[in-house]
Amino acid sequence: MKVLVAGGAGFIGANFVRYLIRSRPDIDVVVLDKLGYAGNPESLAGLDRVQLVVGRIEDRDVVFPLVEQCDIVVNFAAESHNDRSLNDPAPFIYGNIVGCYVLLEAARTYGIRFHHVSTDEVYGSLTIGENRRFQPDDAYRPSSPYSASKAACDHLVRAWVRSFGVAATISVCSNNYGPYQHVEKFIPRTVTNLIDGIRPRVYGSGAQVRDWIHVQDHVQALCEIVERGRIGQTYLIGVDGELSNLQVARMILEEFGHDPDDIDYVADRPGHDQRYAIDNSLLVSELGWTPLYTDFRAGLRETIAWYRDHEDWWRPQKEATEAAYYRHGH
Ligand code: NAD
Ligand code: TDX
Repeated sequence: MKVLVAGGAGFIGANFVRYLIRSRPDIDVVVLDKLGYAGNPESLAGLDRVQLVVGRIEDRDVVFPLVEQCDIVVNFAAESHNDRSLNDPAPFIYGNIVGCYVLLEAARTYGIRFHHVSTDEVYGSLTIGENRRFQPDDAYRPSSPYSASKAACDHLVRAWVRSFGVAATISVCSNNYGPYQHVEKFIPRTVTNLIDGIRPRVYGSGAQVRDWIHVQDHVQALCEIVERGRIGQTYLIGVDGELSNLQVARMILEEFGHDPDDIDYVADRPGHDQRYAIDNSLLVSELGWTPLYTDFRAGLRETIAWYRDHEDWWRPQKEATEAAYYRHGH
């Protein structure tokens, strides 16, 4: 069996490819990735049965022949950072949305199974302190150009299932952490800043809540959904990992043996979503999924150790990433 993994040189895509190669000797993987700033072939280093094709999902001439040769397409490819989408929305619109459309058209043409990796941000912001969590059929209320582009993709997938009978599923996951995440994202940024002797930067008050899941649990859930999920269904993936940004920054400081209040508060993100929270009951009841990383502090400790041990992987991105943050007041 051959799986086309779009965006497989990014954080979650590379962890998915690593998991597939480790656990499924019957599977060959083709990665299609534009190798933008977040795509790193080093994240796939040392893997057998993986072919990397450098190209864009919005390029029909690249996508159609690749999809024709594969049995399943899993789409991770997207510009993925909210802050970047606020500074320049264009690649989010032309890459994420048009690219998803081209992949769907290829899947429709060749009758290929399609899975689309989405985000809880499509549902917008919950209120801090309320009990409610996101449900699969909640209305879409995206806040940023990034989350609006992801919502648009989900609408396309649902329309292609209903109108054209494409065999597709969608997964909506909460904030991921773990190895191979780009140093622009909150946890790796904070960890690598501390390695460099820089205090954590927390946006606004730091009260915003994210529902953290280890990337390993995300990719295992994806395999279950791709293999056994119901066509047309949206599955929510999360592990009850709600924490405020301030709590996460303090835990990281503690792991480094620093004062947990050793934090710089910087300008808030415009339109900042206050809280995300996933109700995973459908995934658990229907597919029997169980997460491995239920202890966030243990997963965080392992992740910090990974960044300490893999400076050669993240160091080349660090200076330019921090320079961009400083230019935008973060
Ligand atoms: P990432 O930015 O680390 O990786 C994205 C990868 O896609 C990169 O390798 C990039 O080069 C590639 N890419 C981007 N646009 C492309 C295009 N037009 N054509 C070909 N390749 C392209 O992102 P990530 O954190 O690994 O996220 C992967 C997917 O999961 C995204 O769709 C994101 O929306 C979704 N997601 C992420 C999280 C999270 O916490 N990181 C949570 C839920 C969902
Ligand atoms: O230095 C920082 N300080 C800070 O307080 C950074 C980089 C972020 N933050 C805050 C903003 C968010 O509330 O931390 C939280 C997490 O920020 P990000 O890592 O940028 O993630 P977020 O915006 O929540 O989106 C992430 O999860 C959902 C991924 O980037 C998306 O791709 C995914 O869809």
